[in-house]
Amino acid sequence: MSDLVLVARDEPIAVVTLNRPDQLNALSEPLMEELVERLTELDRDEAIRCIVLAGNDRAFAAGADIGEMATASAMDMLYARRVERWDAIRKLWTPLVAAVSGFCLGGGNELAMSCDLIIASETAKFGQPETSLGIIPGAGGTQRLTRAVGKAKAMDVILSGRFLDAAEAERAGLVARIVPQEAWLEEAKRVAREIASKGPVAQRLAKEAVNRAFDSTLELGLEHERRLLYLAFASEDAGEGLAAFGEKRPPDFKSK
Ligand code: CO8
Repeated sequence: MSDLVLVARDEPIAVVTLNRPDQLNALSEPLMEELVERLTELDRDEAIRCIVLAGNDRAFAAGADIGEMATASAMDMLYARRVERWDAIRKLWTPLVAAVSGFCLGGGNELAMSCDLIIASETAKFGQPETSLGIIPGAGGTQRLTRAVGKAKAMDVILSGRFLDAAEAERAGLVARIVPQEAWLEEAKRVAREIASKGPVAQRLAKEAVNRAFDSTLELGLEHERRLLYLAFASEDAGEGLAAFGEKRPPDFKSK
């Protein structure tokens, strides 16, 4: 195992840190391979109920590794299935919080948007500057950014290459919460613990239901939500959560 991705368990949460600080956490192939492996392991671990994905003060990630891309042919990209690897992140069950400080650009922003929510330091800067390099966003940027902030802002960011600061990103709907610069990681962990304290089965189903809103009609989305609610009722966690409220005690969820 390399040290491109660090994992710190603090059950019921885990913090996964991108660790190429000298390259502003540029998302090289080895880093992405390792990231997907670590996240998949944590996703299968019942003791972990929320994952924080973080960079460092200066950068969450400044994009895909430009050096790697400069020497890759289209066929290299196709056969290495580079972008397909990212799909595994979207399929994780465990809630995933992106903790963003500093640069969050290109593939870095696409990675943050693949998480369930983004907690941003006041210093965060978001952008999709790919067209400055003669390419376009390729790991979901044109689709997820547009869904998050609407066509006007997405076109502005992608075509002009300008960066959004944390306040503008929050106003636009890209960021869930802005937190003080000195406490961005601690605040993200606090939010993760809050998420981890809720019913784990319900959290998975709720995540699935919200994501469904982006790829179905309202009618189908509502139908799906209703079925997931009935499924939630079938869980032991629901019995425990509803009983605990009546008994005025904290619930003891078992992920069952
Ligand atoms: N890739 C590789 N190295 C990088 C990257 C990157 N994306 N970003 C920064 N670095 C390196 C720099 O080369 C530099 O290394 P060195 O010290 O060896 O010269 C080091 O990180 C520090 O960077 P700077 O000296 O440039 O720091 P500054 O504070 O002056 O500038 C910036 C910071 C503005 C963030 C600047 O580094 C920059 O513009 N970086 C590139 C941002 C960018 O264009 N990102 C988009 C990349 S393309 C992409 O993400 C496409 C995704 C497609 C998905 C599919 C993938 C398989």
